[in-house]
Amino acid sequence: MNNYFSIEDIDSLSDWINEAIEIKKAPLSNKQLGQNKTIGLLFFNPSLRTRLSTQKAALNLGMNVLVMNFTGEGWSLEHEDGTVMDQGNSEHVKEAAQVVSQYCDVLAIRAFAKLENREDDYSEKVLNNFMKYASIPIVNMESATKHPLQALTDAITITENKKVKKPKVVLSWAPHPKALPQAVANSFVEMMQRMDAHFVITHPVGFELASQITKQVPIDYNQNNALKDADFVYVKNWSSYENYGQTLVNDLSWKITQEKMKVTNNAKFMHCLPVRRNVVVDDAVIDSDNSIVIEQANNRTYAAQLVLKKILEES
Ligand code: AN0
Ligand code: CP
Repeated sequence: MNNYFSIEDIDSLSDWINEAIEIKKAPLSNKQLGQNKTIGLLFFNPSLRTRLSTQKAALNLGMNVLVMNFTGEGWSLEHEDGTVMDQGNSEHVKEAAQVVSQYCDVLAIRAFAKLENREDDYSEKVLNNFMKYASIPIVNMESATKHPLQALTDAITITENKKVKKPKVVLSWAPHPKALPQAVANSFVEMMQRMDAHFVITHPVGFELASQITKQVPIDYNQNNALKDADFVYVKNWSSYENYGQTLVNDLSWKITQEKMKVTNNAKFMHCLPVRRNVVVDDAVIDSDNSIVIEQANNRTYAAQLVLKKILEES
């Protein structure tokens, strides 16, 4: 594997999940693999989990890690070809990607959706430009429309926690004070279509995700109905795809409460974090024994370590 851009880069999902679970049992067993190799982590947006778990994964493999925040520190990058660069951007991605390729052996990038122009975001310009101009493997740490490290983590976490072969998994939209990208939801939806699960999406009318991603997945506009007999409740806010980047409504009645969890099959509660308590989910649910959000965040390290291991083995 050269790049880990989307979950389509996973050849055999069950093999990957099993290998990640093995890595979790002995995280230091490949400490030689990354010796004298350097990973660069570029952040165009904030992060807690992605930054620290990817760094931890690299250290577990014996790699050196360089981290750079572009929020306030890096030169603002130009992504259009042929521009007269007399405006705000100081450096073209063409030079930046080639220069960084000389310092690093692997490059991981976080660049969120701007939520201004749907075509721009869905063209994945930032990640595609880095893949085009860099000469080293690229890892997606959440791009405009995808969060494949999170989705791999979620697949590992569901596999570890499921009690039946084919669990019922519900992705529920939740309210949020800010408009958020569709990336986490998109990659989770793609991942659930590859897993053995009864998968249902529930959200208010107007929050349909891109149909080229949801395909045949059933959508139930009645949250209570969707939650019935669920084994896993995965909660996330996203802004509208149709009225791109808009919040339209912020219906607080979509918050996950203990009352709502009662109709599930004693479901596990999942969220990628960071989460707004008592807006997205009540304290009583996220603090309950059924909440696996902390364990889920722990698995970020093993998902990242598996991806880096595969890249190192093939380079
Ligand atoms: C981001 C998002 O929704 O894409 C990152 C989630 C991992 N969340 C926020 O900005 C709160
Ligand atoms: N889940 C996730 O990607 O968290 P961070 O934004 O803190 O990295």
